[in-house]
Amino acid sequence: MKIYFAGSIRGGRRDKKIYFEIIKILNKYGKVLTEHVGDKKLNVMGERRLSERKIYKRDQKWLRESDLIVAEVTQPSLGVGYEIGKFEDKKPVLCLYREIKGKSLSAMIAGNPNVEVVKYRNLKEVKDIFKKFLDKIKNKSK
Ligand code: 6IA
Repeated sequence: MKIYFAGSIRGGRRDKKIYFEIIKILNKYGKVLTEHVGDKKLNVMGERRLSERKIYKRDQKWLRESDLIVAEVTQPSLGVGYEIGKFEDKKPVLCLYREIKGKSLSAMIAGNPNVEVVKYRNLKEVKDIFKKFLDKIKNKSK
């Protein structure tokens, strides 16, 4: 199973450690194509060794190849929103969200019937949420 993990890069790297830990969990269930998103050294400038067009093309290819998308949506990001929007009716999409006082998730994600938005507080919960999500999509495809 190929998993596309989406998380903020230029939107801000505040949650990069959480992305790293989520990717570690997801890697137990399949191959995470986008491990760089959790790279603690990757800053808001993103990957410098690749041109912007090459990053776009590579990410599009990985999105098409993936069996499902897991997005951490707490830190708002144009790229993550784009990735969800482009594939929401083509792949199963799980959006993981942590509630933060004074902030709220975009209604285009929170109110979107094509994606599964699940709130979590810690990484232990992520494991259970992901297992349930996998069961749900397996049952749907039966
Ligand atoms: O708008 P954002 O940069 O926050 O978008 C983040 C999302 O888009 C992630 O889920 C990635 O899959 C994808 N993405 C956006 N930019 C990059 C990137 N570097 N490297 C890898 N994935 C990316 C871009 C900057 C570089 C040319 C200096």
